[in-house]
Amino acid sequence: MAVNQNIVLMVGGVGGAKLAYGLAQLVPPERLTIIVNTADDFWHYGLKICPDIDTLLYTLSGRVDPINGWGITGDSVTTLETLKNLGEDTWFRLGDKDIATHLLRTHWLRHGQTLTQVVAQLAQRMGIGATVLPMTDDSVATIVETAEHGELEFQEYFVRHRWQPKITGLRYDGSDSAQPTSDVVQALRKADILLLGPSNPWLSLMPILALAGMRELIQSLVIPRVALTPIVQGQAIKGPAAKIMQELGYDVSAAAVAEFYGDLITGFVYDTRDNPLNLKNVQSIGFDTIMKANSDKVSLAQQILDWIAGGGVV
Ligand code: FO1
Repeated sequence: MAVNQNIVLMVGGVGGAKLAYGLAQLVPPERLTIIVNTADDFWHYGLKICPDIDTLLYTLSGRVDPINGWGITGDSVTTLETLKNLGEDTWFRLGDKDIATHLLRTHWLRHGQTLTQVVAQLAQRMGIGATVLPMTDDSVATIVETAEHGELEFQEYFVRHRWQPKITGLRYDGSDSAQPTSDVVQALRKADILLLGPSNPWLSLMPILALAGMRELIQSLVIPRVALTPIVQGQAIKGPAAKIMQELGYDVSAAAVAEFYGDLITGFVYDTRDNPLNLKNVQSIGFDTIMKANSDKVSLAQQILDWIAGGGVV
């Protein structure tokens, strides 16, 4: 059945990008918009790095490294090795082909383009039809408060320290005043379905939800608003979601994720490996949410769309 509804998906990194890939195989490009977290972005050697945006662009365009889930498949690291030989601590792995993306993005930003314009051009040049929108053109930065090292910038926490420090708190610097872009607001107002990807709720989706006016805007949308669990059988599908939940005092479960989203959502997808959920005011359903092969991504996207089309969630 042809999808003739406007679908908006909010994502962070690898898991969200996989669902976006599945949706992009089913939904006409003009009907699919993906809003991406930018609070992981940082400057490194004078280059603007946008990890979640690039993970999405590389995934949608078939370039992504399937083992890491980020970076470009088969990329070399000559530049990084040369930096290392020059005495640099090369804790953040930049592939040679990936650097071309950062060079182009930085070049365009320096010439006055907004991040939204830059991402649109990169997506177009990579042959991506769906609309990819950074959540904001303003600056927002996730700051991780840790027991061992005090405050850490996000990539320091995530990559340099391999998300091992114990989290005592999280902040999204700039989010009070940062505005969602007009493209983001317009896409949400025109949406028939809103999906929150199986991304880390605290690291990937909260920075989007914390933007000025975002919660109110989502709550005003009378459409199915469906989140997917990043937690299966008490463990994160990838990354530190389970560890963070535990450190922040939550139960490590799909139910706790659904509760965390609260009245932002009307539907929730848990994994079939877990027991069925009985949530107040939120319809829920179990699907196989672990996406390994491309066919898994398409199948999960299809099941979600069928569930919504069948009236399972309103
Ligand atoms: N993740 C790592 O664990 N180690 C890396 O060295 C690393 C480099 C990297 C370079 C470009 C890029 O777009 C992403 C990269 N990532 C790396 C992934 C990324 O930092 C995180 O997965 C996200 O920020 C969390 O969503």
